Amino acid sequence: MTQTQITEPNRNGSAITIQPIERRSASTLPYQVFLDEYAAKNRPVIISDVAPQWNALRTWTPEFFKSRFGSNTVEVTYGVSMRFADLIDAVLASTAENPGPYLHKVIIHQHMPELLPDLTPENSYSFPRRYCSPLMPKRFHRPDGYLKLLIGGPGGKFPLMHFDSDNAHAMITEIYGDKEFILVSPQDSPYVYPFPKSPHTSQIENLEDPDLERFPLLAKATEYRGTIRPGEAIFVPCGWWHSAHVLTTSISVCANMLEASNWDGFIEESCQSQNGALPALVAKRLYLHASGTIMSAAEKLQETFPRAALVRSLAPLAPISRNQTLNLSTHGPRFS
Ligand SMILES: O=C(O)CCC(=O)C(=O)O
Repeated sequence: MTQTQITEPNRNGSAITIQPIERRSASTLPYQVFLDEYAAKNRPVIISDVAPQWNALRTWTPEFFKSRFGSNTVEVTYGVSMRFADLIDAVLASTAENPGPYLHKVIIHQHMPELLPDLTPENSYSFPRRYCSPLMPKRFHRPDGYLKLLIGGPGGKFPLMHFDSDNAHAMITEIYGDKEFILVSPQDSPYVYPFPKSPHTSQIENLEDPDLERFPLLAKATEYRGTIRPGEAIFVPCGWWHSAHVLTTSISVCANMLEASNWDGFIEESCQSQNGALPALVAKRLYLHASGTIMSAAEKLQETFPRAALVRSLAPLAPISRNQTLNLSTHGPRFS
């Protein structure tokens, strides 16, 4: 990060170091450079103009969702469902002082597939990559990258600061309104008070104005802040803590990604959560290492010899864009 560093006093009079998140334009950021400079180096970035052709950018408004899906019931947040029309009314009434609900439980392919045509062609930076591979074990095979719809009004926010499971990278693309992100690097994890029984989530609820008497170590963390506006996307690398805060009524989508840069961490995390017997764990680990080696080779070949017939026939094993994916239901073994 080359931009200016700011040190901001908060309500306790203590200072937290704040850095702006780096910004790039899609017009000067080829996909491979994005992978090398940001995914491989685990650096966040905001990219402008990522999906100029999306119909969503022209048509998705609160009124669009209210008129088209108003009578549908949606799960909004943990254990809370409501009619879409009521959700939109509450989002439009939301203020910083009296925040309304924040929709974060709609998986688009599963719950609202009729929205998909508005999100094409895909934002290539957020292509889920190894989640689409037929080598992925069934439990982790998610060709949709968990593509999610997020809607909230001023003061609304994703419930908790967290980092994503599967050691996945995330890309959140803003369609309507403005949303601010606060990110904390994995190196600063000791300063964000992860829940002992849920180490992916932080106990700090109000990151915008944290209680440094209760969470004094947070003063040692560096916060990376940036706001995304329509047509911009934020890349949140694996392991980075993140928290999203709506500034003006906001509609966005979020997808996860697995590729070479976060594969080893994915293996570690997925094998830690394994409850079965040791032989099954060893088999799973060996399988994931072997399939990672095959996928890395297929990816390298595609980068080096994109037109070779043999390479094109291998591409679906580790697709680097949507048009190389196989039948989406094909997947690897059923590890738990
Ligand atoms: O609300 C947001 O934009 C963040 C979404 C997110 O972090 C998630 O879905 O895991």
